[in-house]
Amino acid sequence: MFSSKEEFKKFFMNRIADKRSQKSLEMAFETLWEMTHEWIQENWNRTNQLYEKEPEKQLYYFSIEFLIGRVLGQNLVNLNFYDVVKEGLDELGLKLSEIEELEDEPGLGNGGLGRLAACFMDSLASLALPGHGYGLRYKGGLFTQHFVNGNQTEQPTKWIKEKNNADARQKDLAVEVAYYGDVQLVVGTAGVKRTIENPVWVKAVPYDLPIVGANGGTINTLRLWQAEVSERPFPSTKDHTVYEHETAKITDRLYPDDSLESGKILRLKQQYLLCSASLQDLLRNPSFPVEEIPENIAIQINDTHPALAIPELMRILIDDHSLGWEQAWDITTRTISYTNHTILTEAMEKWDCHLIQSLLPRIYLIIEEIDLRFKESLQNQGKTVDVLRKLSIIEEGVIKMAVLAVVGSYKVNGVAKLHTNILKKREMKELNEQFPNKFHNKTNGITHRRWLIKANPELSELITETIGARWVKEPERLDELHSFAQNPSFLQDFQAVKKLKKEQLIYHLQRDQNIVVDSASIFDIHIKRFHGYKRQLMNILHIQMLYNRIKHDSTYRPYPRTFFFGGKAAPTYHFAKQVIKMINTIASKVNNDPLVREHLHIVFVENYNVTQAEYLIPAAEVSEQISTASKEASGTGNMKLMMNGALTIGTFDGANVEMFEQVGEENAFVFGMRAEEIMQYEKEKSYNPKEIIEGDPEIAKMMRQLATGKFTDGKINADFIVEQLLEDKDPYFVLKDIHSYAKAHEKILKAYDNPMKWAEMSVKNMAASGIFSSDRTIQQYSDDVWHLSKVPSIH
Ligand code: F58
Repeated sequence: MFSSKEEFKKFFMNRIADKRSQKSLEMAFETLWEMTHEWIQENWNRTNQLYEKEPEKQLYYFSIEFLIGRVLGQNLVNLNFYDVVKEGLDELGLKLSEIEELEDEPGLGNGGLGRLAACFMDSLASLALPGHGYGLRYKGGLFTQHFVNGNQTEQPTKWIKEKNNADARQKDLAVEVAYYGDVQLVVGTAGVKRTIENPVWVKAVPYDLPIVGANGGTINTLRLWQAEVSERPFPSTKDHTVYEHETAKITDRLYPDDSLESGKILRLKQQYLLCSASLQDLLRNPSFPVEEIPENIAIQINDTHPALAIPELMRILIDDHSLGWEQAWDITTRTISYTNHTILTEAMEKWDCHLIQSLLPRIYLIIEEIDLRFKESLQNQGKTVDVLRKLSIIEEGVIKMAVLAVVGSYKVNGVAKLHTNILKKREMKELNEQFPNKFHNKTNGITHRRWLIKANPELSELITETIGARWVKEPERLDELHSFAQNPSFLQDFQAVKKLKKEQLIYHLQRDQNIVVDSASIFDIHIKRFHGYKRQLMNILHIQMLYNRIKHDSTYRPYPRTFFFGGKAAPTYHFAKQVIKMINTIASKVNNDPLVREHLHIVFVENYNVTQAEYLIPAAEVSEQISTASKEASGTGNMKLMMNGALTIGTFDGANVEMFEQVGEENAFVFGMRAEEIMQYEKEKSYNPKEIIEGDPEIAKMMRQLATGKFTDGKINADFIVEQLLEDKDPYFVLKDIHSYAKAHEKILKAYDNPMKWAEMSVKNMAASGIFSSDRTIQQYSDDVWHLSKVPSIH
C-alpha cells in the first residue's frame, strides 16, 4: 500500500524494473493489475476471516448474468487510489486511461438485468454488507457486434486469457452436479429416501472474483462456476466423447436472448449447474444446523433463471439431510426471495415437463409435489377452476417458472413502482391475492461509483467542489445541488464539463470508428438492447419525418442534432435486426446529404457495451427513454443518464415515472400514452393503426417509403417492420405515439435555445438523481428482505 504519488511511483518502478522491461503500456498494465490484486487480496482475506470468525447472516445473489464491465479502473476508484495512480503514471509519461483500455471487458450479461446484478454487488460491498454473487463463468460473453452493409453480424467473444484474469480458480472447492439418471427409492435407517442412480456427473469448478467496496473496506466474493468433465464413474450406455463435448458446452457461452427454441437443454443445464453447485457450496460444512438456514442465509434469485434453487434446496434437505417435506418446505420458503424483471409474456420462462423429467428426474418429482400440495390447499380454500388454473405451477405439460418462484419464496419484488403495481394488479393478480404480504417494490438503482465517479470524474470533482465530498458516501446528498441550479458560475462550470465530455466522446469515436461529430450539436442518445417495446423504430421514424420535412419545407432549418444509437439485437430477433439495418441506412442517407447533414447527424456506435456506455453517458444531453408504457419494468440507463445531467425524453413507464416525480415534469420531456390507456387498448383489441395511416398524410408517406424500401435499402429489409406495423397492428403503439413524441422533440429544441435554462434543468436532474443510487435499493432490500448486519470495519 502507499499513501502518496511519490510512493506509488517508487513501488511501480521497482516492479517494472523487476521484470527488466521498459515502460510499455502492456507491461504497465500487467504491473498495475498485479499490484492492485495484491492490495485487494490482503483485504479480501481479512474480510473472509471476519466472516468465518463472526458468522453473521450472509446474502447470496443468484444470477445467470453479471455484467461487471472492466474492473481495473473501478477497483482503483473504490480503493481510493485512482487519482494518485493517475498522477503518478502521468509523471512517468504513461496514461492510466490508455492502460485501462487494454483490459478486455467480460461481457457476462445481456443488458439491464446483468448490469443490475453488477451494481448490486458494488453497493453491497460498499455498504459493508455481507452479500455475494453466484453466477456462471461463460467462456464467451455476449457476442461482438459488427455492421456489414448496415446489418448486424455477431462474432463470438472470449474474455478469458492465459493470465491476468479477473478471477481465480478454486479447484479444491469443485462440486459435482448430477444430470439424467434414475430416481431410486432406498429404505435406510432414517426411513425412505431417494437417490439418483447412474447420473451423468459434471464437475463445477468455482472461480472467485473480488468485489471491492468503497474505500477498499469490505471485499465480497463473486463466485462463477465453470463446467468441467468429472472423474466420477460414467454410465456405460453413454459415449464419453459426446459427454466431454456436451460438458464443455454448458458454460461455453452466454445466451443472447429469451428465445427458448434453440439450445433449450443447454440453457436448462446452465440454470441447474448454477443452482445446484451454489447450494452445495453453501451447505458444505455449515457452521449452523440446516434447520437454521433462514437465520443464516438469504438467497435472492435474479429473475426465474435460478428458480431451480427452490426444488434443489428441497432435494438437498430431504434426500441429503433426511428432513421431512413440511420442514424442508418451511426452510426453503423462508430462505429464497425472487425478483421479477418483466411482464412480457414471451420472456416468462416455461419449461416442457418432459425436458425437466429427463434431464433432472428428481427435481421434476419435487416440482410436481410442490404443485400438487399447493393445488390441494387451494382446493381446500374453495378456489374456482379458473383461479386454480392460473395458480398452477404445472399446466398443460409445461412448468411456469414464475409461479414456482412466487410459491417457493418469501418475498417477491418488482423493480419499479409501476411495474410492481402491474404485477400485483394484473400479471400476478391471483398470486398476489393468495399471498398478500409477499409482493413488494424495490425500485432499481445504479452505482454512482461507476456511473458518476468513475465515468465522469470531472463532473464528480465539480460536485465535490460545490457541495463537499459527503455525497460520495451519501448520494442522496446530491440534492444539495438544488441550491446551485440558478447559480450562473456553477452552471457555466457544468456546461464546461459537459462540453469536455462531449469532446472526449468525439475523440473516442473518431479514433475507433472514424466518425466526425460536431461538438456544438445536441447529443441525443438512445442506448439499450434492441427490442420492439423499446421503440428504437419510433426514434428512427421520427428522424425520417425530420428528413422529409427538411427536404420539402425550405423554412424548416432546425438546430443541429446528433442522434446516437447503441445496442445489440438478439441474433434470432429479425424485426430488431431490421430496425438496426434501417437506422444504418437512414444514417448514410442523412449523413451524406449536404443539406440535411447541416441539421441532422446519425451515429450508430458499434458493439455497445459497458465500456462504450461509460463514454456515451457523460456526454449525453438528451436521454431517450421511450418504451411503450407498461412494458419496461424499470430501466436503469435512464437513471445513469439523469445522474450525468441529461434531460429525459420519455414515457410514463418503468422508473421514468419515479424520475419525473423526483425532478418534476417541467424538467423533462414527457409524452405518449399512459400504461392504463395502453392496457385498455390491449384488452379491448381496439387499436387500429390503419386508421391512423389513412387519416395522416405524413405517416402515410412514411409507410409508403418503408413499403417501397426507400429508407431501408430495399423492400426486403423492411418486411418484418411493415408487417409489425400493419398485420400485427403495431403492438408497441409506435404510430399512435409518434406525434406526441415529435412535439416533445420540438420542446427540446426550444429549451436548448436557452443554454442557461437548459443547464439549470440538467443540474436539477443531477440533484434529483441521488435516490436512484443502488446503495438506496440495497439498503431497502437489506432492511425489508434480507435483514443483514454491517460487517465491522477491518481497518
Ligand atoms: C431488464 N431485463 C428489464 N432482461 O428489461 C429492465 O426494465 C430492468 O431495468 C432490468 O432488467 C433490471 O431490472 C433484462 O435485462 C434480460 O437481459 C434477459 C435476460 C435473459 C436472456 C434474455 C435477456
